[in-house]
Amino acid sequence: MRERTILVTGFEPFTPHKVNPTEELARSVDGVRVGDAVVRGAVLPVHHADAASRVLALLEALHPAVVLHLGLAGGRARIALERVAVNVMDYAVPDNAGCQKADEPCVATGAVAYFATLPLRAILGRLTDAGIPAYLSDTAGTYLCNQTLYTTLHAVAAVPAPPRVGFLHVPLLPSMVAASGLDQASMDIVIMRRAVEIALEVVAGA
Ligand code: PCA
Repeated sequence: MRERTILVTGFEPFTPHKVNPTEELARSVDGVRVGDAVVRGAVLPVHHADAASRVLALLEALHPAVVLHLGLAGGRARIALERVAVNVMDYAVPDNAGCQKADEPCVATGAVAYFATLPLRAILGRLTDAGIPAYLSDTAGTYLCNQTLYTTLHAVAAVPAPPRVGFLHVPLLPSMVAASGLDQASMDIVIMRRAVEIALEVVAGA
């Protein structure tokens, strides 16, 4: 039997950030074994078209049993387990190609929204039991993170045995807040990494 694959994606930095902790997180789990599955990590471009084409190529190449997307959400204080992806692109800042979408669907003929299919409640319980601040979030925004979750859920909506798909948003790193001089929440990369491991343990066992 073919080994199960878990796809974990992060993103490259985007305006106004110089780093994106999810880039390092995705790279750091590449090749890791969780239960009977092996993790493949990939970093996505913050690009209105290339993020989706890269995700679709990864789905095609890897046939993952689970897809866990990761993204940075400055201003949030806890790990956010995204419950839903909505069919809209409305960027507050341009993407890394300088493109700023407004009021456009992610997929022209797509459903209004899709729910994430990871066992979010179970992951939330394990995270908070481990002392990691986390919550169920009802919006992944309307930028590349929402668009990527939407793209994946739409792509697998009609396949016979779809992967379980979800998205975690992480807060800023302490170093990012220090550099910004702003009064904002942050989380150390070690805690973020533990959160990703816990999420993977839950989904691998599910
Ligand atoms: N966060 C952005 C896009 C890339 C990322 O890491 C978002 O929340 O949409």
